[in-house]
Amino acid sequence: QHWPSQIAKFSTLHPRPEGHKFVYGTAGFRLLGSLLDSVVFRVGLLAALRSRKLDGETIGVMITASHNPPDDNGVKLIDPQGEMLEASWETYATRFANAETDAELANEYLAVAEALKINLDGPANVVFARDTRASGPALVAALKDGLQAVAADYTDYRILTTPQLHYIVKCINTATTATPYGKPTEEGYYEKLATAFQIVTMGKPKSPVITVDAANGVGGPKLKELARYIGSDHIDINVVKDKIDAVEKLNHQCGADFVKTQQKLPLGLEPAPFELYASLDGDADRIVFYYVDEASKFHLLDGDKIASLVAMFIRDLLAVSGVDLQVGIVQTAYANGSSSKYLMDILKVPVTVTPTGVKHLHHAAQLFDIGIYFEANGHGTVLFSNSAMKALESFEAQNPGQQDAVTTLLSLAALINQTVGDALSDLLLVTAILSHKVWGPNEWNLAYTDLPNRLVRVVVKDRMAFKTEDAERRLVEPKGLQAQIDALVKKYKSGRSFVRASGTEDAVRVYAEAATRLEADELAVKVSDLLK
Ligand code: NG1
Ligand code: ZN
Repeated sequence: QHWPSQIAKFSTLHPRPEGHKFVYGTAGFRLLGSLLDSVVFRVGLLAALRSRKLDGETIGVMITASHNPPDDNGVKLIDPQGEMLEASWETYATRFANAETDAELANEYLAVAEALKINLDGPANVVFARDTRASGPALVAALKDGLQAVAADYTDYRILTTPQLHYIVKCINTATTATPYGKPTEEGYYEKLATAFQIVTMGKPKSPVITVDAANGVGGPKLKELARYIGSDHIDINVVKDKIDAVEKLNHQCGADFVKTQQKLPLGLEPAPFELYASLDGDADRIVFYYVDEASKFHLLDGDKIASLVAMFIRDLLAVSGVDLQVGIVQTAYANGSSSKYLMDILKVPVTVTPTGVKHLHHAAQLFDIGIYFEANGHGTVLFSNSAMKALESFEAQNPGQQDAVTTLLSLAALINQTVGDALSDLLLVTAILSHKVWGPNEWNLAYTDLPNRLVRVVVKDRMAFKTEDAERRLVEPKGLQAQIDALVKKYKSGRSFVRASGTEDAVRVYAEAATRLEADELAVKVSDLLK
């Protein structure tokens, strides 16, 4: 094969728009769908190269822009174990995307291959899927061209949630190992989760109906399918905001991001008091829950509340089982101060704080026997280490109580999508725990009371001037700013505030929490004013 001419031939069909600097960030490439054609084509080249580097292990490519508006789209790579792309490859992605000419692109391809000693004639396997966005099919065509240009084998999984594709990638790459993750199909995903849910909730009362806002995205049809596999004897899910054909409605005044950032109900939802509601985001990797009380007051049960519920449940099961395993929690600076306090002081589980972005949380969670990580926005999962799995599988229970607890823990490990945060899997996890406790949302919410908080987006001249330390909780630059923030924070009871540059938008984010709503809002405004 003569790769350079082959790449150039296909690349001319996917010209790079002028004047754009593309960056592979925490969410891959994400921007207007109309600007992504060349980027996705080039991601095809990179995915093939990554697979060749790993002797033909299968790499995933997901086309989605998650909670962003309908006209946006995005693309990200999935590594063989279902994890995010290894960080060192993000720079190659950025270099490929920004190559000025077809020849330069071909050169980049050869340069990376040479630097990493990649055999360009080795096998390359790639799987991909997309969400429901209108720009998806054309981007899939561009991706296929990229894969064909470098003779990669591929399978098109069509429309999936992001976590479903992560699951499939891991299944394919573990298929011939001692611990296969599951059947590498969409059906295999439903079967695995449905069976695990039935075992975890066996003998427990069925939870009352849960109404789920699917953000008019891919999560809607997939959740209905999952519920069908579980069966209405075991679960009662009412999916709303499921208009995937009305593409302009995607994430519009609904969905997990809307509910979390606005701290209010999706538009048009009329909730009954003390019933449980949930919102997914546009690619179903995030979920937040909520309910209203008798006075119609809105109560949010976000990622911190999910992490706390799961930590409590797993800790209690371990105590009953007598298996000696360390549970740990990973949060970011955005975790509500009350949640961290509850986890450390009441549950007495260790809490690690990492910078924003799930890859950081994921890696920190791998250091525990059972690591629970959630971003406050509802993206997270639970990781069971290999040694934890072995300890549970080989444990000899002394009584039926211990046996029950161990069986539940093992089925939880199957119910939870351990590759990445998964809204559908997390929904089942929460439902199962509530049915064990015979709790409604109000009982769940009682564990601790969130400190009122405010998140503000501030557009600044140069967000790169904002440099942080201590897991993004303190600014080192611009010089002197942190001292001013500290001086403000000191004036507020239970006050906490920090500033960091967004990794996904050209802005900085100000977070503030304090004892009362008014004070939290005021602190957020005052800290924002310091940036002007
Ligand atoms: P940035 O834009 O870096 O704050 C946002 C979310 C992250 C994460 C990424 C990836 C907040 C405050 N930030 O990151 O948690 O989800 O997007 O999508 O929610
Ligand atoms: Zn998402």
